[in-house]
Amino acid sequence: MNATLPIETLLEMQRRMLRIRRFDERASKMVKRGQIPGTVHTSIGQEAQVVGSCMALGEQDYMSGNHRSHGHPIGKGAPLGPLMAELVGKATGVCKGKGGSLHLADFAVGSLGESGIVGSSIPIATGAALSAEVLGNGRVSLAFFGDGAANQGSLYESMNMAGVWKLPVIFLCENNQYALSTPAHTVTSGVIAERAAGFGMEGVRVEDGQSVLAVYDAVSTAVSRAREGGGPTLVEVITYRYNEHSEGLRLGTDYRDAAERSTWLDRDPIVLFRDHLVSRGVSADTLDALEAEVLAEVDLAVAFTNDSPYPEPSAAFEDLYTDVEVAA
Ligand SMILES: Cc1ncc(C[n+]2csc(CCOP(=O)(O)OP(=O)(O)O)c2C)c(N)n1
Ligand SMILES: [Mg+2]
Repeated sequence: MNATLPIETLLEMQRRMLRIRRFDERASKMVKRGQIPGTVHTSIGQEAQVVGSCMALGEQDYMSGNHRSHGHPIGKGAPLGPLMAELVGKATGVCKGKGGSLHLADFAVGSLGESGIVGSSIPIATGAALSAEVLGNGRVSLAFFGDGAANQGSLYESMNMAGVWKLPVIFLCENNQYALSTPAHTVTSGVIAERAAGFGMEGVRVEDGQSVLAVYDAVSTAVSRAREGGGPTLVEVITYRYNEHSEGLRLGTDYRDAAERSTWLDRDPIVLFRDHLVSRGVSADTLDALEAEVLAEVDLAVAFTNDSPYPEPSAAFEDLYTDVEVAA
């Protein structure tokens, strides 16, 4: 399927992967300098899985995230400034500075929200799929969650309901092989993707989650199925996070073997896709220019953040409930 993608789309994939990498690298530095309160969880190393999934969705489609979710709106095409401003708590942030890193929502790109409660946003994406079904608007919904969340009951309640009602939802497990310091194989029985069979739905495991095209293909198939009334799909993508669980957290190095980490560093999704683009005839100059462009975008996002005010205390109780009414 991907052989037919125009080169502009492939370059957009690389641009969005680079945006996630550079945005999260900058956010990591800002946390350590005390410029972002709390901590952040980066998607560094997982960019192919994020962008391959997001770009398989249409602009109108929904998604929900978890604690590691800066990359999801970026993967869907959101501009960086309001996301960075949100991390710092500025009034120009996507949630007017009230959400921060762990509660980003960016409705402009279909991002319904993320949550630090592991497994909690899976039912939200399922509910969005139910609304799409009831309203008949043709939208698809995708829930991002980790291998740790794959053992939460909320996934199975959601999969059961989605299976019964054939909802247009994709359950996207970002299997980076660890939940904090717990290796997935020590707490997960069997293969996550194979659990789909128990709910009468398709399950697929993308072994090469460092390939943006492999992920894009698998999720595109699931999106087509959902859009055509074929119901939900469970997609498990095998990937790896390069940084610590969260920035500044010191879990030690014992839980992840250095050799294992180095094998995955050799499969850096951005380097792999750069090589692929070169093999498709894209010049090194074009790719270097793209990298410089993205760095400049991140600088601009930080400048936008620094120039933005903090919200007024009086705004604390605004926007607690939506004003949007859905026609009956
Ligand atoms: C319900 C719940 N239990 C435990 C935690 C603490 N916690 C935060 S992140 C995390 C690990 C999640 O691992 P995974 O789902 O694999 O996502 P990853 O961090 O690897 O992307 C845990 C246990 C939590 N936030 N919520
Ligand atoms: Mg994990």
